[in-house]
Amino acid sequence: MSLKRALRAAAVAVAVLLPWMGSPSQAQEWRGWNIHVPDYPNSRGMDRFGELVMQRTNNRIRMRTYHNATLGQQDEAIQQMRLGTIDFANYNLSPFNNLAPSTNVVTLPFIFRDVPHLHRVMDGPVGEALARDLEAIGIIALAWYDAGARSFYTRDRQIRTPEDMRGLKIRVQTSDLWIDMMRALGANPTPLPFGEVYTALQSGVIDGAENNWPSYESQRHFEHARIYSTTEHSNVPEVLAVSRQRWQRLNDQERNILRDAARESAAFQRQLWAERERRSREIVVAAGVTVVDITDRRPFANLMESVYAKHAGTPQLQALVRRIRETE
Ligand code: GTR
Repeated sequence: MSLKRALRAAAVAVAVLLPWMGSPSQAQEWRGWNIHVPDYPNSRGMDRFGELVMQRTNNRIRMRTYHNATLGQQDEAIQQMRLGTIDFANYNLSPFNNLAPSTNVVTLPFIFRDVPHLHRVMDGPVGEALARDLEAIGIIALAWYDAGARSFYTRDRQIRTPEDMRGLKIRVQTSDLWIDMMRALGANPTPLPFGEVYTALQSGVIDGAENNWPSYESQRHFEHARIYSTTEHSNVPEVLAVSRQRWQRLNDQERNILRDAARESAAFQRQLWAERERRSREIVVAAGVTVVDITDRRPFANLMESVYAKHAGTPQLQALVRRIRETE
């Protein structure tokens, strides 16, 4: 090969490889996926994360969050992060149930006693086990966000006992655990992406769905599902994550910056969350929603044994369930 040709080949190789090598001093643009409206606590948490990272890396890592699921629905966005086309995101843990076994444990119905209990669990060894499972599928968990308690909301029927759920078509996230949970309650589970729930409620394709107060309010589901029954059956938390592909190309200093920024953004999100839960409830009540307050949740919880056995039945998952129960 002539010297000229060899030099040209080397130049092409460098041009092709450079973006992949991503030397730390090189400016990078990161795309962040988010499902929620811009003023949602999680959205503001992600914006804060991005600002802190940009400041502390002197704009070497520039982060932009795309709100309102403009980069796709949640299941697609998880795949995109695994492929490296989405760089950071806030995901609920339920869509990981079929991919990362330990996420089933924190999705289980009635597993957390209250919010302080959930925080202690997520910030301890159970959170670390979850992070290891997520890393194995290409997702680096940096911090845990709150998502409150999920309850049922329906077009026509008030839910006070499991008998009231019989035959109801209820939208769930894509997760076998959720499907079995609905069946155990006598309902008819219908998996649908979040972005399709509003129209499905409006047209009557489904009789109801389940979510926390802020999602019920901010997605305007309350306009067509006018009854909210406080079953509080799951407290599945959320993760602030970055793609393993990006993470592997960062140096230690950059990783520390990201970890600290994520922790600070989670503290901020948790604080906003508590306020937003109260405000969302007030908004929907003022809009005429009927709230059915359930005080005795035992009849619902008593039907969940088969769900625990099937989705947290391995020795590893049983050990995590025990750990959660033993956490003060
Ligand atoms: C919300 C959660 C979203 C999404 C949604 C859903 O509470 O924040 O990430 O999981 O529920 O039900 O699809």
